[in-house]
Amino acid sequence: MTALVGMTAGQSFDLLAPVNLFGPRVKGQGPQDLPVNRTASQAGVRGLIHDPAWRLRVSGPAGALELSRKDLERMPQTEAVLPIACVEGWSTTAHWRGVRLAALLELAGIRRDRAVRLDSLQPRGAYRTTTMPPHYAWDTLTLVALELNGETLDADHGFPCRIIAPGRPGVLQTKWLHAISEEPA
Ligand SMILES: Nc1nc2c(c(=O)[nH]1)N[C@H]1C(S)=C(S)[C@@H](COP(=O)(O)O)O[C@H]1N2
Ligand SMILES: [Mo]
Repeated sequence: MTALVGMTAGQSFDLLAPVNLFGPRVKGQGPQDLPVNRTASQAGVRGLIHDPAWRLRVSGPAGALELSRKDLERMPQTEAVLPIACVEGWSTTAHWRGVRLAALLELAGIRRDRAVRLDSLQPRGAYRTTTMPPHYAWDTLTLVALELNGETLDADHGFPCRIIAPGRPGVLQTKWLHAISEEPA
């Protein structure tokens, strides 16, 4: 009898293990209640995101700005409830807080009819750069997010800051943002 109980317990433990392995891809899991598609380590940015010399470079016809995370925190903050919808088959809504992308575009004099280029710290890979059409870039809910669900953005969700915009596929919600510029016409 004792042996049988022991076996049953061991078996159920083994059955749970593969579930935990896939945990990060299950809705509602991952840091800050949001799944992660690619972690900071997988993207090769672990050693870059906490560099005190990190600045967000914003450049346009009016000039170039270099903003630290503290600089961004001191700007007016906007909150938005927006989903990340990944083609891998999950969509999770979260609470975001950060600086309006439009405010940064204005500071650099980026023109309202130009697409905006967004570059990640990520050294290589398909998602390191995106181009955002003006309609999305100037949307008042499009943020350079600093916080997710009430906390400082987790490393795996894009610390020091990331893009979150309404109505865009997950692949274009650039994490570990490093530079914002005006696309050439
Ligand atoms: N730099 C960078 N940004 C990225 C990605 C990436 O691999 N690298 N993945 C994208 C994809 S496919 C999705 S679905 C979302 C996922 O964001 P999350 O991991 O914070 O949930 O980030 C997007 N932003
Ligand atoms: Mo995705």
